[in-house]
Amino acid sequence: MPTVRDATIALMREFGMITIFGNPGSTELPMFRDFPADFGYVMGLQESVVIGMADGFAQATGRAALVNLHSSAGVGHALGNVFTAWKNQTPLVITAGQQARSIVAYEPFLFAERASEFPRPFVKWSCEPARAEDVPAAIARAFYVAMEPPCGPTFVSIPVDDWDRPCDMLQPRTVHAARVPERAAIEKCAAALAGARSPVLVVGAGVARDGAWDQVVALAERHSAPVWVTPMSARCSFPENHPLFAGFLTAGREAIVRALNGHDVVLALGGPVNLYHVEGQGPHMPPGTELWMIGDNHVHAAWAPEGTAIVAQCDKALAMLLEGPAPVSRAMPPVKPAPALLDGSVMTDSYVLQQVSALRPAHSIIVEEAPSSRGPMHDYLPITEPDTFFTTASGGLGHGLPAAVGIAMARTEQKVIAVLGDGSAMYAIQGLHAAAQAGAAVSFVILRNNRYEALHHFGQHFGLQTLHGTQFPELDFVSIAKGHGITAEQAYDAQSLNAALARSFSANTPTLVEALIA
Ligand SMILES: Cc1ncc(C[n+]2csc(CCOP(=O)(O)OP(=O)(O)O)c2C)c(N)n1
Ligand SMILES: [Mg+2]
Repeated sequence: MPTVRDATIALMREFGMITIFGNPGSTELPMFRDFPADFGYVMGLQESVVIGMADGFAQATGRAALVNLHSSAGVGHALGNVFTAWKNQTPLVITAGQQARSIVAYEPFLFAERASEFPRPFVKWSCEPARAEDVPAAIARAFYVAMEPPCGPTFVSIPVDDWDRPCDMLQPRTVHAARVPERAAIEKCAAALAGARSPVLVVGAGVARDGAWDQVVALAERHSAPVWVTPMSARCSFPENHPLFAGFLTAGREAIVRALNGHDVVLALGGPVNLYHVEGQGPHMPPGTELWMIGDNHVHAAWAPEGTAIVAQCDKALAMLLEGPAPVSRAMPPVKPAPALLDGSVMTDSYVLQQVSALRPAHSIIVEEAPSSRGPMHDYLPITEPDTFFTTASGGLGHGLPAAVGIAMARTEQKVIAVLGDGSAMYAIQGLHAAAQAGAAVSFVILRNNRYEALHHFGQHFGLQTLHGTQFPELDFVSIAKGHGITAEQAYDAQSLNAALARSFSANTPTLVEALIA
């Protein structure tokens, strides 16, 4: 008779989840008895690294990734990046070990109390099966739920003695879960767009997730509509060198109203347009402006302060919108001037980013987690190709470094460049070891300014004069990288930077460049 392990492994194979991201402990080990030859195991030396890598891998493959964590403590370490995966809408099936059913009454060592509640509310579904033989069905449900738009992580807690119990095999099912828009609603939206005097598009990560880059370009061109990016978008959904590209909305109420002022129709696709980081006053949209929102996330549709929402995947909605009535003829909006070229006489973050842009290989992928350099990045490192930009949607740091490793594992034909703040890099620095072990040829570019610069900026917003304990000049990333098995060099001026970037970008092993920022 097959065991729970036989049935579960067979299902995972059917679902294409044959790479397991994990950090093991005693409560998980029986899962790995007779580890199947066609599966891979990627270890992270800390659980936030495990989730970050799985998140990057799942986003890059478009399929749920399987994670295995140690009971309570491992899940606890993982939670920060589970929160980010939730906001990224990344499908993950997260499993965690639990103590044996026969001893849970005695609150044993490593017992996970209320295991299925612990990762909530950052998982879409969570359970500890009532019986051992229910484990495969729980894994199947976790997969279907994770993959159903809006995608996201799910969680299954598995007692250690379940794996060897007898169990019937479970056949995978087909679940069609597409979010298709209601045609009548799209027709109204299309009519509003066609009749607008001055329409504007706002694109969020959902456009990239749904693979709708070409469609949104076509819609913008059809309507001569400028295109903004939703606040804090975690993906790039429109070419940032396109003449219709208008810029990045700030996560503040007044700033959003100012940017969209003068447009009579706003169409937001694939992400919340009214996402705030600070308090604000006044209206959420310019007075008299008609707002339409399309995206797969029904929760965004529900909390939006204004506008008409259509819950649907962007590619499906855009296909219908592109069949809509022809627009009135409109003048093209003015083109944004390009930023001045920097000569590198001062090593600013802008200069480093400009050189990353100049030297990066064709079709390379940028993973960003460098908070105070996000603005300079928008100016000096424009993203111009689909599916080549990733960052955290949650604002939680510690995602970028391991996510870059996971993306590189999935996209072996493309160079992955992780642009990281020195503070950000330290949240999940053990990801360097996973890159070395997997031979993932990521270029880690560390912007070393020896501090949490973004918090100094932000402190001013709250009227702080000084910010204690937020400097770390001791951190030496060349040594840290070498200690994790990665080749590294320091760049301290224009010449050393260009040489280091060129070496890093052409390497077929992981490398790190520590750029000293003035
Ligand atoms: C998990 C987590 N902890 C703390 C913060 C708050 N935070 C926002 S920006 C920032 C500073 C990041 O420093 P660094 O990566 O060096 O970038 P810099 O600000 O210097 O550009 C911090 C700590 C956060 N966003 N996420
Ligand atoms: Mg810093």
